[in-house]
Amino acid sequence: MVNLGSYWHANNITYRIVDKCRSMPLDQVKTIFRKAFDVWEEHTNLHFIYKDEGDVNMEIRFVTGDHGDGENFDGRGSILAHAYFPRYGGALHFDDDELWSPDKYGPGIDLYAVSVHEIGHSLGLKHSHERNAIMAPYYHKYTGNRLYLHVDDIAALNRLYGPNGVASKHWKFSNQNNDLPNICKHAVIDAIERLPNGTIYAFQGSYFWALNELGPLPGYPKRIEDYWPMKGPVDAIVTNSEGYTYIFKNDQYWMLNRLGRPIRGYPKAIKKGLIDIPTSTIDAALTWHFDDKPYFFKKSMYWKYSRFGLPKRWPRHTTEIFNEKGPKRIDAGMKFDEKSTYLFSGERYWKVTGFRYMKIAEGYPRLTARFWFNCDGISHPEK
Ligand SMILES: [Ca+2]
Ligand SMILES: [Ca+2]
Ligand SMILES: [Zn+2]
Ligand SMILES: [Zn+2]
Repeated sequence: MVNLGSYWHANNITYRIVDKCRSMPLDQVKTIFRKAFDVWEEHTNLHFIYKDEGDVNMEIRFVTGDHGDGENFDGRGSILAHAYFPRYGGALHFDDDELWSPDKYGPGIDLYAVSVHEIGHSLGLKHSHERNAIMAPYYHKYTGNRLYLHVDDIAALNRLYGPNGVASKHWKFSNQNNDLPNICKHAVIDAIERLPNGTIYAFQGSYFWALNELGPLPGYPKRIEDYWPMKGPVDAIVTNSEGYTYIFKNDQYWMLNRLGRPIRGYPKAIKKGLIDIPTSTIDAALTWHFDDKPYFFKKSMYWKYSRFGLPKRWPRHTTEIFNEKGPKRIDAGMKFDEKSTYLFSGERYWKVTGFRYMKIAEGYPRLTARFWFNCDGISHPEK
């Protein structure tokens, strides 16, 4: 079965071939990619549109060696290409040290066949265990002059995009990249969470960043509304112990499944769907690693959520966590791993310890910009 990644929330997906390929002229490369995109287009209502200028969804690059994304190519042979899932920008990179041929009859590597596979990754598909699937991890021979999707590829596509494509929202482009927020100048976040795929998402205003232990991933920030089911800003995000994610904005919330895909029927009103939250809006939410239970924060209060009703002795005062010198309110919170949970307020964050009730670990607060966004130029795996 093909594994699923993230997906494009749009029907019209634009692409551009950014670099010259040393093996053949641009027009020929364009023709090959058109043919490769058609293999996918015939099974979805996605449309792939070549765009000569402006922003595009998928950038196709021919590059060599170290080309700036930390995934170096290796000269002729071995690694031929790689592609990013939609969540990481959807770019396709081809090793320009290869001798590329337009089809399987040339002396070089079949650019058409490699492109069809890499486009699958850019659409959000991971590798398949089906030997004959396009998304099988190894290149395979094909009969005739063109490739066809395997039933396993089609099943994965349908799960991501629906048989007729579930995406209806079209991409909006802003050409003013200058108005991207500078997180290092103002590292106050609205919400943060680590999703079941292990990636951390931090939200600020209309934008979000993807991070791992070592810092922000390339290609961010991105606009929230292009990847998530709502517009920014959001108030809070939390993944529960079952892997379901809740995103809160004003008096509503959305739910995502374990793959990070929006569940139908949302948003719902907090008051209707989560009746035991004693407020209509919240500041922050997290799952505490200590008991794997959800906690919510609002102004100077916090409480443990139970679907059976607010447990005794809750809500409680955040001064119990921090003492009187702590922050007046919490902006965001996140379970980081099985041993650590963090609270964020203003430009700073705290590590939570404690037994039964949260307490702050020694040595905190620390600066969010420095430890999570590497604004001092180095990464800090120890948070
Ligand atoms: Ca290579
Ligand atoms: Ca918040
Ligand atoms: Zn690359
Ligand atoms: Zn692959």
